[in-house]
Amino acid sequence: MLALLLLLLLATEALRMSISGPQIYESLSHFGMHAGKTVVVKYGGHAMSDEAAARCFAQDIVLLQKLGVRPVVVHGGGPQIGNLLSRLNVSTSFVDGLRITDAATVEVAEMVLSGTINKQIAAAISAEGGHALGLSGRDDSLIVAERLLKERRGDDGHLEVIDLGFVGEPKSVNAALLVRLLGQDVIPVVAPIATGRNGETFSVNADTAAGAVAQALGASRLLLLTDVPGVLDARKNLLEAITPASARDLIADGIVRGGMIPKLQTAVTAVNNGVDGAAIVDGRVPHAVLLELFSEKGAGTLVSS
Ligand code: X2W
Repeated sequence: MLALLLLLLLATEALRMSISGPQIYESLSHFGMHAGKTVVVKYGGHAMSDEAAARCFAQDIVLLQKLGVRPVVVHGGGPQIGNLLSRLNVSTSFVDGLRITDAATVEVAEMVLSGTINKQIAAAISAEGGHALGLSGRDDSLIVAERLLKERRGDDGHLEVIDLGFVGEPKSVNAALLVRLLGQDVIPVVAPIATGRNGETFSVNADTAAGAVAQALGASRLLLLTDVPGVLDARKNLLEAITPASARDLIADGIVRGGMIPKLQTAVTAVNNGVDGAAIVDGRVPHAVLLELFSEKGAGTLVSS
C-alpha cells in the first residue's frame, strides 16, 4: 500500500516535471537505495541568486522527505558575505578558497550565514510544505571546531602554517540532535558557523561542514551542489562516476584544479569515512538533487568505492 502511494506520488511529481514512463521506472529502482536513509545536501552561495532555482531546490528537499528520505541541508553563502563586507568597506581575501577571517569578518559571516541566508532557506522549504528548522553549528554544540592551521608549501619548498584567523576545522558534530529532529520529520538547515571549545565563533567552509555532518550521520549520500557540470577529465569530458583512488590521481596529476580540489577532497574524505557516496552536482540543472539521487545518469560526478 505504502509502495503504491509512493509510486503515485512519484508519478505525479514526474508528470509535473515532464518525464517519461521509463524514467519513472528508473527512478523507482533508485528509490529503494535511499528510502529511510539520510542525505546531506550542501547548497552553495552561488546557487542561491536565481529565485526559480532556489524554489526548485526547496521543492526537491520537501519531495525527498515525502519519499521517506531524511534530508539535511548545509548551506554556504560566500558571495553574500562578500557583498556585505564590501558594503561595510571591509576588504577580504582568500587562501586556497578559504576566506581570511578576522574578528570583524567572522561577525559579518555569522550575521549573513546564521541570519539572512539560513532563514531564507528555511522559509523557502517551509513555503513548499516542509518543516524546516534553521540552526547554526553554535546551537547545542552542533559543530564544535578548532582553529584551522593551514599548511602551504612556500616558494622555497618549505611547509609554512598560515593563520586564517577565525576559520574552524570541525572536530565533532552533535549527530544526536540532528537524528532527533529528523525523527520528528523536521528538516535541519545548518549554517556553517561553529563553536570553539572556549566559546569562540568560527567560520567553516560550507563544503567541509557538510562533509563533517554527513560523516557524523553516516549518510547514504553527500551532495555538493555547485555551478559547474562536475569533475572533468583531461579532455574536459564529464566523469559521471569515480573511485576515491582515481579522484586522488586526478588531483595529483593536475587535471582537477582550483576550487574543485577542496570539493573533491571533501567527497573523498566522506566516502573514506562511511558515507556511501558523495556527488559533486550541477546545481544549475533544474531538480538536480532528484536527478542525482533517482536517475542512472545523475547530474554530476559520483565518488564511491
Ligand atoms: C566561507 C563560509 C561560506 C561558504 C566564507 O567565508 O565564504 C570560509 O571560507 P560557499 O557559498 O559554499 O562558498 N568560510 C572559511 O563556504 O560559502
